[in-house]
Amino acid sequence: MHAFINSDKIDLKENETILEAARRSGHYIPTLCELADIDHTPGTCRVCLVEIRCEGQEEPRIVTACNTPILEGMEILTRTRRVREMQRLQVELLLADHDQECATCIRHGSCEVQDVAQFVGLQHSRYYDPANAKREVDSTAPGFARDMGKCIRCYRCVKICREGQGVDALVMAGRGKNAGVGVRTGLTQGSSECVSCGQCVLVCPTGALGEKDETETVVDYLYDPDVVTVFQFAPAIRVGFGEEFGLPAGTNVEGQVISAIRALGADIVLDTNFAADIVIMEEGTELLKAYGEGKRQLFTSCCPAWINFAEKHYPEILPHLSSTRSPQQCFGSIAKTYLPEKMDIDPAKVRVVSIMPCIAKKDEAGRAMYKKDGVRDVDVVLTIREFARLLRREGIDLKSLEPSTFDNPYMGGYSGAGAIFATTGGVMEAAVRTMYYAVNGEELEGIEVTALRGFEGVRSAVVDLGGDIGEVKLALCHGLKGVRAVVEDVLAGRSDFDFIEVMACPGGCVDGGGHLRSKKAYLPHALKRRETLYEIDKQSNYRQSHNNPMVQKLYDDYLGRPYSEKSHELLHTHYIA
Ligand code: HC0
Ligand code: SF4
Repeated sequence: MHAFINSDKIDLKENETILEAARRSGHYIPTLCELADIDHTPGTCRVCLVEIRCEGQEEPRIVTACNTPILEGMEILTRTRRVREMQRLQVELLLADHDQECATCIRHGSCEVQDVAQFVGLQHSRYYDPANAKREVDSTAPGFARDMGKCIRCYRCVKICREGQGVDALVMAGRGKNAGVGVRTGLTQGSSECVSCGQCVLVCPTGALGEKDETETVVDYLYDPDVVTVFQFAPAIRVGFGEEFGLPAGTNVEGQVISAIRALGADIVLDTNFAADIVIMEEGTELLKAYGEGKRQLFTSCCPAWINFAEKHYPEILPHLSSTRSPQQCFGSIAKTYLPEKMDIDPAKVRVVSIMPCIAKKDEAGRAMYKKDGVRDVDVVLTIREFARLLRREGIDLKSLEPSTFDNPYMGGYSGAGAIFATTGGVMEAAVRTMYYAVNGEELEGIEVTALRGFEGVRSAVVDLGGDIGEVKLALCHGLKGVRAVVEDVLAGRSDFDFIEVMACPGGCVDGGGHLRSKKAYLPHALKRRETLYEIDKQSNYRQSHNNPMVQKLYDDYLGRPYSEKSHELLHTHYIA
């Protein structure tokens, strides 16, 4: 069984389309809507045109390769003049109502439409009418923006939100030239079911979906002599930013990120990993206390898209959420109290800037409970994409920078436990290491709790914490789809889990919705990034949060002990249904 693509003989596989066979055999056919990683072939862009001739057929026919099966004896031509002209016309029509302010687009230089326009040789867009390209821009969500003038109606976002995340906020909306993506009638993006997880952004081929750009605020801070800028970057940044340098996925670029932030002119460069260690001290204590009081089924609360999901979809579950703030927010409050005291800085001058692989962290930082006298603990959050943009704005070439290290004696050090927060199961593993010590006064043997590692959307494990606590049943959820059943079981009294970790993005923060985008692929780097996190843990001088000397100093000098009154004021919160 075989067919021919551009005269190459191809052995056929069952139920393959022309596009799949062409890819398998190295023949490029442009597409804009199809995305194999999420099993999405809507056939809406009409760009994957090819000529085919079947046995017994005189004239070749033009078909779309993505949804035409490849058949025995079929001859397929992908680069005839007719094909090239028709593909070019198709892209030209697609651009007729596509906002063409490419120079100012967040996707400039990494846009799939630009790539395909180049491939088909389009040099001028005859039918472009700016009036038609003026479609809805919805910026009602705190950190997320949807610009329909740039939508090409591929509907990848609808698919990932509905079937990947199980949130179902986005719908196919409008008719005729107003057809595109929207939210349900009467809602805005902000009031819709959307939880700002950003997974739709990772599959969008254009600049239609993204974060609200806040690089301008950061530039203001950097050039204001009265401001002391304190930067933090999340555990996942160091394993997800190497691609910006052209390095292999998963390369640890912590040192280059520190140098780049310093090159921007930051006053103090610190690490969210340090705050992850504080979270473990607080959350571990909170959990053990809860168990002691016979309370079970606590959920982690450090993922802000999960908090959004709980508030919007299951407000009754909020009393089950840990009161410990996320590392980002613990960092913010410590950086505006303890750090200025130690360094003799006026706290009113401090501006905290976070670099996160996440859009929902913008929502989190803006919450009323994380403000004191109207001043935010974390002043601005940049996604890793904005960080890349900021470096370009400031003319900083990452490749030319030598790596450097943290040099702050108060908040720059972290344990291996803090480092693994960014992968699914990491928060739980870090918590288990410290809770075991708190219960038994000795370290857990077999520190890598492999039972908690894995990739299934919902996993469970039983861990013996020893002492009065004994065995606890833990659940690890990543990606929101599987979370619904876990939450519903808890609410219905059917669950026997003691502690449940939820990360809204599949894989955890290593594949957060604020990461660099990969063209024509969904989450291609998860495993590599995760392996590097585990390697960082292995190489760490100390691997438990309670052994981090800077955390010990913070408690000795300032907080007293975990779960103290001061800790409550600075490191805990509560969610209101
Ligand atoms: Fe995460 Fe976090 S691990 S949410 O995924 O807990 O964004 O990387 O910064 O805050 O530490 C994101 C990543 C963080 C926080 C940490 C947690
Ligand atoms: Fe859906 Fe997440 Fe995109 Fe919101 S950000 S529309 S929840 S995929």
